[in-house]
This record gives sequence, C-alpha cells and structure tokens, in this order.
Amino acid sequence: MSKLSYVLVFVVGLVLVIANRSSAQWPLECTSSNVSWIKLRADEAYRFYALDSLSLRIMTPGCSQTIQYTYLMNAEERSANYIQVQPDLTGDGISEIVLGCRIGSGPSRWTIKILNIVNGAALFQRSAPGYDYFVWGVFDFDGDGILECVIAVTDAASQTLEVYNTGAPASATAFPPDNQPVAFELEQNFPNPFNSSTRISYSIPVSGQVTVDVFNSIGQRVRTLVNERQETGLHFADWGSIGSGATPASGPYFYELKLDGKPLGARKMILLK
Ligand SMILES: [Ca+2]
Ligand SMILES: [Ca+2]
Repeated sequence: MSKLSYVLVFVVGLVLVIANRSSAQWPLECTSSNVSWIKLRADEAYRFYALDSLSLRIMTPGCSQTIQYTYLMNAEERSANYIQVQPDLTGDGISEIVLGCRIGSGPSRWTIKILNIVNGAALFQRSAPGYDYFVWGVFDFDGDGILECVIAVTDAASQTLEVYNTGAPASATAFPPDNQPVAFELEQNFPNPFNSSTRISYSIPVSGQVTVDVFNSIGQRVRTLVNERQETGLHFADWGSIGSGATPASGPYFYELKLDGKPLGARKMILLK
C-alpha cells in the first residue's frame, strides 16, 4: 500500500470514529430519586411513587413529580415496605393498592391492607400476631364473572388460602395484568438493599424438603433460613435482625432455593448497614 493509501485509510478511520462519537446518546427523559413506578389505569402512562415510613405518595402519570394521591401511614404501618397493584374494585377506574407491613419484631407478622388510594379507605385488611398475610391475586377464581381476592395466610406450621368475593366484575383490569401464581417462583428479596431485615418470597410446584441458604460473595454458607418439608404454594423466608447468629457484614450475598436437594434458583441481595 502506498503512503497516500495509508493516509487515506487513516483519515477515513478518523472520520468514522468522530462520526460514531457524535452519534446521539439517548436523550434523558426524566429522573426522580427514591421512587419506583406503577400503572394505575389501562389507558394511562406509568407513574412514579414513593414509599417511606410516613406515607405512600403517587405522582400524576408520566415523568411528573406532582403528587396526586397520598396515604399517611398509621403508627403500625410505618414499617410498610411493599405495595402491589390490583384491579379496580370500586368502579372508579383507578386500581386498588395493597400495602404490606411487617409489624414489630420477633415472631413473624406481616399484615396487608387493600386501599382505595383515591380516598385512603381500606377495602380489606388482615392482621394478627403470629400470622403472615399476602394478597396472592385478584382474579375470577371460580369463573362466575365476579373477581375473588385470594389471600395466603401462613404461620410457622401451615399455609391457608382464603378466597374472598370482592363483588367487582371480572372485566376490571390490573397492572401488571397477571397476578396468578406460577408453578415455581423465586422472587427478588424485598427490600433490597436492606439494612435490618429482608424477605424472600417463593412458590414451589410440589411439596418436598425445602432449603433456602444464604452465601457470602466467596461462596461460604452464612445462614440457612429454611430447612424443612413444605407444601405446594407460596412461602416466605426472612433474614436479618430476626435471625439467630452473629450479625453479618455489609456486602453482597446470594440466596439459593433447593427442593429435595435440587437447586431451583438463586438470586443476589445486598446488605447495607
Ligand atoms: Ca378503584
Ligand atoms: Ca368469581
């Protein structure tokens, strides 16, 4: 190749590099701190929401940071740390919100409240010492055109499903639309990162010997959260301040679910103190 050819190749290459560098970065649409997002109606955009120890605040749709709905926690609910969106059960087109709270420490106790977020009224709530309540889904369980609400109730020894008739038509829509349980699911722990305690939800397709182990970043097992025979369905494993043993250090951890010795899945979580 002649000297001129080398120069030409260099110049063409330089032009290509510059063109590539100047090609558009995606434009930033919006930012919002300490929030997550949900959808409350079929025909609207997603919205930001913020959940802290005092309130749940839901913004108007899109990138807006204008608060449209606010729910103020009562004293017990100040530990609320998850929400779920369920179908519109009141006929106003706005999906109902499930607020989940861990109450106190010691024996497990998770409560739920299904809220009409428009006026803060509770449509349904369940809470009792020693029991965990979880809204598994709102769907037409028995095929009669009316939505049922399926609640899982667990204590140290058992799980019961309670099916309530909401009276709302099955045409109501939820976001995400599919709240029905699947055969096997290992959820991301919540909250994550966490600093005191966190919860891992999982469903198993058949009953069997279940273990949920926690490993540190170099693969050493640091805690066994579950090691028992469990029935088909939804279960929870909690880790943190309520566990026994020395408090673990901040950092990444992995949890692994096994059924009858067979690994079903693993996920990563972050402990931040
Ligand atoms: Ca509603
Ligand atoms: Ca029904």
